[in-house]
Amino acid sequence: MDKDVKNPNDSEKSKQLENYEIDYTDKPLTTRQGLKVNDTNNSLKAGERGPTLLEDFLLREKIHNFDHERIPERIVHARGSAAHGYFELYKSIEQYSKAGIFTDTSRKTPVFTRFSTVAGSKGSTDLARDVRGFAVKFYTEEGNWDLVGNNMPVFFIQDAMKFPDLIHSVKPEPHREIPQAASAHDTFYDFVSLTTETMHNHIWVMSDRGLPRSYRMMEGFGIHTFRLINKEGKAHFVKFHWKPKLGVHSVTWDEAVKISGADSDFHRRDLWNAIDTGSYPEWELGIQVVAEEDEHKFDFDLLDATKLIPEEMVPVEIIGKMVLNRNPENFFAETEQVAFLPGNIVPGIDFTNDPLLQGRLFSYRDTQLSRLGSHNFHQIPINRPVAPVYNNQRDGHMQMEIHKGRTAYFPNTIGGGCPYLSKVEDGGFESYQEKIDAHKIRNRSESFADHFSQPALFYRSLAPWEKEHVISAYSFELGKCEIQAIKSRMLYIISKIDKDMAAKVADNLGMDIPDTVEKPLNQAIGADAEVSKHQPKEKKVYLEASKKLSQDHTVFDTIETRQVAVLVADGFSMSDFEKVEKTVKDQGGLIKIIAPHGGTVTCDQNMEHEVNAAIMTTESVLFDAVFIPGGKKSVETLLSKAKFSKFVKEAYKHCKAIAVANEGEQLLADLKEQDVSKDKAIFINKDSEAFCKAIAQHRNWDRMPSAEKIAV
Ligand code: HDE
Repeated sequence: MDKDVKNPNDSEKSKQLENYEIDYTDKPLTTRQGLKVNDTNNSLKAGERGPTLLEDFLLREKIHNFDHERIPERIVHARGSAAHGYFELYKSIEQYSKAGIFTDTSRKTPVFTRFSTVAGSKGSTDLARDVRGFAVKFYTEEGNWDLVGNNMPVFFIQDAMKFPDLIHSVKPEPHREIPQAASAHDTFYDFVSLTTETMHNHIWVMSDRGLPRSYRMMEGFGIHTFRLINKEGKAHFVKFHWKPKLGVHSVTWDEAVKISGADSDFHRRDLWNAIDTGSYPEWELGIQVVAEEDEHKFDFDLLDATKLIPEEMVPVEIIGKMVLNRNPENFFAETEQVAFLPGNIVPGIDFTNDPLLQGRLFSYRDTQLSRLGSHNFHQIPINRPVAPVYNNQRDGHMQMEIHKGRTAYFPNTIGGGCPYLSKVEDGGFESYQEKIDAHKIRNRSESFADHFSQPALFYRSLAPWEKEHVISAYSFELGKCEIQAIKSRMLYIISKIDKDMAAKVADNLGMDIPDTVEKPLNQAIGADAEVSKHQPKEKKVYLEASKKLSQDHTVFDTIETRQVAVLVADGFSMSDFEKVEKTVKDQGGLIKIIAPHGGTVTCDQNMEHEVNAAIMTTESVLFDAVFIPGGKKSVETLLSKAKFSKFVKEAYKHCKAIAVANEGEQLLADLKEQDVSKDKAIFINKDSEAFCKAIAQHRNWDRMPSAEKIAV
């Protein structure tokens, strides 16, 4: 049971789930009917070598269950991982919202949070270049509230009508089901190059945000503008932000490719291990609030999900925190069966007319029917609210409740008028009474037509190293496309974001940026008004740069849970090791001993140390930093095995902190052409504090030009 739980509210969901948990300790194996079984290895046969009998109800039951174990994976976000935790409010925001979760600071609201990639199937790599899902189910006292967001603040499209097209284009191409969990192919770029509203989310995916170091090191965003409603019925617009305590950090593309081979469960394992060892991931919840009367004061439309509100224009107010402190008991029962619905809201929170959000309100409930097989999916333990449920909805597949009484209708007298309706002041939900006076039309607002100002703002806000990564990502993705015309169209479009960037990508592709585009693009981007009424506008500069968009301004003061690989063999120097071990552990980092073999390794003081990984089972890309203690015999052994040198070279290539002591320096021999003495993240016989500071910096990007020359 959760050791952190002090407030009974927090354990409400745990208690509810416990009622459904089955403990197998000291229990006999039975059939589904409770019959004790004495043989589950042999089917019932006519003679030892004879045919199996139809009568064998044990065989039929076992195989029947097996045949139906799988359910359809999520159409998008199939690959994911989740954890339990709680949300705590720092201060009431009753001036904006009447929701209990936003006004009662004594509550610990239970949550279940699922992170995911979008495009890949259930078994695909965690390290795909992709958007990450960030979905939180709050089990509030007034009912479930689901904030189903992403790790990027904007979305690809503006209207739900285009979602199937977007997803069909990014998924494996239908004729040969290739590529898996990758956007780098023709159909995706065919679509996005004809749909320029995608460019903002797309450039975020091309940036380091598309390759998180950990789920615990990403931001989360509700994306859409929602409404908060206070007790007086007054509404404010709001955007939700999750800010990770560990900051926003990423891996490089080269690492992502290698991690996909070395440990394709890297993010799933990372989340599980952090929680398992008590390093509970935390995010603060922030809100950007806009008064209703200010709705039209921006250069963009608040209802357009391809736009963010720069924090310089509306600051993010931190109001609470989420802590994830308990791993699921069973992946299928919880992580797979959890059903998030953007339509799950509580009094004090409401929707806006964002056309993407409006479409989602239909889609998520609808998709659960295919996925979970019954409209009673809300009764699955992980989906049950902690708020009691009473209504006249009845029956259907997999009904778990036994509803008592004669009435299942409203109004009634036979049932005493129950379940009764609640007045608004007693917590009854009332939709915000937005005034609407409009024509029924199929069109897009002119205010949605700026497709380039914000991708350009994003690019301008990046640090030079981040820009380099974006250029490499565009070059890789377009380089993988086979159809020249599509690449050419993309070059034209990204030149509308930034000419310099497009020129560098064009150079890498060995192509020129076209001066104009062929007919289909002209039509799609609206140059031909008869085909599309939706005309992209010229980009504007309403803000030179927005600091918070760059990962260069994130958290760099902690090494909590950072993995330090210590490369040793028998005879390593205990005194070198001890100093670093202590400092790293004191600051919350993790020491992992990597040796030529598994089992134990003996230091120069004749003590045995447990090996965390034998060199042949692990890779440099799985660690955040490397330390090599001295010890003549140890270093000789390390030098005799080429993989140790490769390990160090790779850490160098990925701009990680490296510390060596005494003979350990010999492992830097391959780097002698680089000026390691001037490198601010390489430490030769230096104190371990400085090493830890460099680990907290995540990477030494200044090393990039020389790191690129390293071949591994
Ligand atoms: Fe989703 N999305 N989506 N999406 N989405 C699903 O629901 C959909 C969108 C997001 O961990 C599906 O249960 C439409 C935006 C997350 O279980 C499906 C549109 C955002 C998850 C669906 C969008 C998201 C989903 C697939 C355009 C960020 C995973 C399975 C109107 C704000 C939740 C399921 C989890 C999952 C539809 C756009 C985030 C098919 C139609 C924008 C994090 O219903």
